Amino acid sequence: MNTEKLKLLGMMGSPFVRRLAISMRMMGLDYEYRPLSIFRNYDELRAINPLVKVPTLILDNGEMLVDSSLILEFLESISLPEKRLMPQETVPKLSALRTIGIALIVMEKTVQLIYETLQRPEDLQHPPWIERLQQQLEGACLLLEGRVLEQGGTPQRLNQADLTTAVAWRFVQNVFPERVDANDYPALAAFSAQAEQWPEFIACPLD
Ligand SMILES: N[C@@H](CCC(=O)N[C@@H](CS)C(=O)NCC(=O)O)C(=O)O
Repeated sequence: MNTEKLKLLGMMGSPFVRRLAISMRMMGLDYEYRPLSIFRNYDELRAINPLVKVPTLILDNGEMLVDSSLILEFLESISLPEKRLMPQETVPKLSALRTIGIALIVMEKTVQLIYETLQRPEDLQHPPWIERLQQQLEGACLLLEGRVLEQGGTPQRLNQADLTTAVAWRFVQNVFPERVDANDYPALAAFSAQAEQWPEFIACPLD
């Protein structure tokens, strides 16, 4: 496979796109980045991918993949073994999967809150639903804080769970700092701040 022709569609403002972009850099996989917005570039994106979902990864033969976790599963299979970000052994892999599952809910609930509170007209909003999303988001952040505390600090080498945790926290803090108070999640905030110092994170700024 000619990985030089991988194309990544989406904006870094999407945590799903950003986790993929950072992962690809860490895996040493070259890609062309096309910053297309699901809102501003809807028609252009739809002409390329009728699913209008980001991230979309276009392979060198034109085939498309969606969903960051599915794309990462594919990328893991083509990356050099020493560059893989998922632990291969059962126990550390299970631990990583548990953390990733929580971090993905942090992302998902934040995105749902964006749609509910920033996209939907105010008179059509349903406060009980927003409250439910808020509770789920807080619950997920609390679980993620617990996972970071269990791990105890930032590791020497970031794996997929570390990376996704850091991206999730940066995203929610960027969008809703008032909904999720950083003071309530000090370990998570510190973990994310450290990860953001890595060159691969710096190379993928939020847009
Ligand atoms: N589970 C997906 C979620 C991706 C996702 O929901 N992306 C948002 C942008 S942050 C999107 O494409 N929204 C457009 C839509 O859902 O119609 C993944 O991991 O890639």
